Amino acid sequence: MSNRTFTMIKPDAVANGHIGGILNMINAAGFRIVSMKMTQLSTAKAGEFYAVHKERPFYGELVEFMSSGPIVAAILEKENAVEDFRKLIGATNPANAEEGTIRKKYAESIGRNAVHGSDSNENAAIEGDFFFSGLEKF
Ligand code: DAT
Ligand code: MG
Repeated sequence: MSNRTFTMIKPDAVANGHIGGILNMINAAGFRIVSMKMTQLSTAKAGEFYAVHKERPFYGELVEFMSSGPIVAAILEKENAVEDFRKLIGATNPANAEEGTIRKKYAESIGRNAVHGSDSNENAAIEGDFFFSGLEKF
């Protein structure tokens, strides 16, 4: 499990036609897709997924945005997956994201920032289980 991470292509990137471009960057960086689906979060489910941020001032906006349209959820596998994927996506605020990162290329703003990436092995497992059953992990 420690070689896996969890990602979402967020509603902004899906709406803007960037699913293919983002998946190409993920594949080119050497990640194997373990599980993948397109779905839409209810506000309740988005609130649950981001519960760790519920005291933050941007929580309401975040939940609203993440439930505003379809997303693509995926579990990814690679050696050192969590850390390497955080490097591939770049800084939370695209203004600070390095050249060559997914957020540099596709994020619109700090809130509408194209992709999610787990921040620890423990959260990668929790987040993957939030979206996928054992039968959906290949
Ligand atoms: P990350 O997605 O890089 O792990 P995070 O966990 O700190 O960032 O925050 C989760 C999401 O919340 C982030 O992707 C976008 C939104 N967010 C974070 N900080 C924000 C801010 N200052 N204003 C608006 N949205 C913010
Ligand atoms: Mg985070």
